[in-house]
Amino acid sequence: MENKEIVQLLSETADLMEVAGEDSFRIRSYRNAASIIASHPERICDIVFNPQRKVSDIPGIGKGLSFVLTELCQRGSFERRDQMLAKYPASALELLKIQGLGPKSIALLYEHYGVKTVDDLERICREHKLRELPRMGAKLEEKVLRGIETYRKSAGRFLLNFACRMADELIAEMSALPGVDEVKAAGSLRRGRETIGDVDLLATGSGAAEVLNHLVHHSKTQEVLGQGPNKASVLFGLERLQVDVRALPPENFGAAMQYFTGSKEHNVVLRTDAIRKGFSLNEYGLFTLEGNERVAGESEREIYERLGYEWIPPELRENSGELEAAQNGTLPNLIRREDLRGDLHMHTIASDGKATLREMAEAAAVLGYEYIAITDHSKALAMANGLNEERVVAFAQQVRELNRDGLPLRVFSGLECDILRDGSMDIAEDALAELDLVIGSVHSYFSLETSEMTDRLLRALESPSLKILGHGTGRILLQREGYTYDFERIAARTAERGVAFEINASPERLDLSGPLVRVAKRKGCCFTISTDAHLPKHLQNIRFGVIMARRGWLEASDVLNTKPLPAFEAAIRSR
Ligand code: DGT
Ligand code: CA
Ligand code: CA
Ligand code: ZN
Repeated sequence: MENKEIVQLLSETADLMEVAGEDSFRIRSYRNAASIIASHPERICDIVFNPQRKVSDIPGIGKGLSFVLTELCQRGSFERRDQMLAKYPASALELLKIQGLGPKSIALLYEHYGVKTVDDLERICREHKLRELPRMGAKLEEKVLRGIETYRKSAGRFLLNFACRMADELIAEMSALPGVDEVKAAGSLRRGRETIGDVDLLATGSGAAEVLNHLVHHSKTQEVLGQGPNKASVLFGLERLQVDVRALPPENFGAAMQYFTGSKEHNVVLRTDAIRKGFSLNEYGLFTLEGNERVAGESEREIYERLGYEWIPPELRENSGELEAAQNGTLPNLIRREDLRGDLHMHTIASDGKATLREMAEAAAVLGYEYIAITDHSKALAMANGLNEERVVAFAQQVRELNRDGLPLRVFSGLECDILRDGSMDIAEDALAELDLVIGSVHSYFSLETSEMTDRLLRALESPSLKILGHGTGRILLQREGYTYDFERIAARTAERGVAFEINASPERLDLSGPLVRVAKRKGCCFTISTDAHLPKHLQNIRFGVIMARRGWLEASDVLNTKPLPAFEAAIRSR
């Protein structure tokens, strides 16, 4: 059993214990153990089965848990988990994923109505039976129904960063096989969608068929869904991510890349236009309708050009104006990762980050940046040890000194200041004025009515210190929808106030989707792209922010942190 599986079984058991209303101390001990094991470098089972070693030697793992872990490694489950599964069905775990329902409500629904599955739950809500239970009401019914909708939409999808990691790993292995010239990702992964249904890989070269065997016999392959001469499809990794791989001759490779990159909507329009122009376009190439003569297929570019289009970057292929722009020669010159010269949103151990200012600065310098801003939380986030006024002022002073004493790059003093329920800033303006850069973020009262949330943000935009509107929607991908407000109105006001809109690159969030970025750009907004890193390695997530910016049609000039240091500094001073 791998550590990942152990972590999953421990967390699930803790979840079920919560449903059962058990002692919170025991529940926490399972959760703690899960998080320790998640970052433990060695396999727990190797330690358990080694007579010279003891799992209880791992810091944080006590006697009790070492028995649990031993039992888990020996038989794949443990007593507590068996007890919980005898009491509640495993499907109760799915119910926990629905926004709006806590463990207590799930227990109540199970006892009163025997609700075991998401379908049961939906029926109870539709029949208005949920509101009859203590402390539940019509409003919760609506909320749960919306939660079910979100849950269904996200079922079977994966975060972009996870799918990228799996794809990058496979592409590296496959590219090294003899006779394989090229392996590339197509599909939603190549278009950079925030979530991915399955990974589509294409390979070419004389030995390309070998990639199919590689995938089918891979140690991480859990199940083979199908294998033919040119295509294999498997469920990969413990998460059972579907990976499709196709082997193609070089003369088809461009056509197949174009076809399998999609989107479907983009392809439908392109294909229809091809027919109008006397061609048929499919995954094998571009052919004349008359005579069926191949005129393109080796590269995407020749296909687009033959049909009268500029080559279209995959992030734009959503049939939302890119085909028209490619015909008129008005495609944007999209921003690239190398255009960014700094990262403007990150945390340190001063609040809930896990590294020091210096460690973050060093990691950022390695990425080639010229500057960063450190933006820890403000005091409203007490759980995150947010800064109060006194600490804010001291921090600004400390950063001035550190810059004088020498840091690997320029550090700006910043703050991710909470926007309170009424739209006021969590920190007094005179303290904020000491800082170089203030981000304002909503971290509470996510479910205000649309108009109330709009007013809240309008008020926040009045703050003279505010430079960046952080997060933008507060969504957590596959889990929680963002808060709602009059986006166009806020975007317009943000532009008027000279405040930048943040494109948050954290892969669980990616708050601003491509379409929202485009709306904000049309309203005249400028942007920042930042990672919200809590660890040095999170700084690398910047690539996902760049993808969102590209999906929002942004050019380097739309993004503040592409400016060289002197121009950037001037921009944040004057605003
Ligand atoms: P996903 O996997 O749900 O995140 O989204 P995609 O876009 O990767 O969709 P997928 O994997 O079903 O197919 C990959 C691409 O292949 C898709 O974007 C367009 C193309 N494609 C696949 N099947 C069809 C089809 O039946 N008709 C058309 N027009 N295109 C297809
Ligand atoms: Ca796909
Ligand atoms: Ca697919
Ligand atoms: Zn943050």
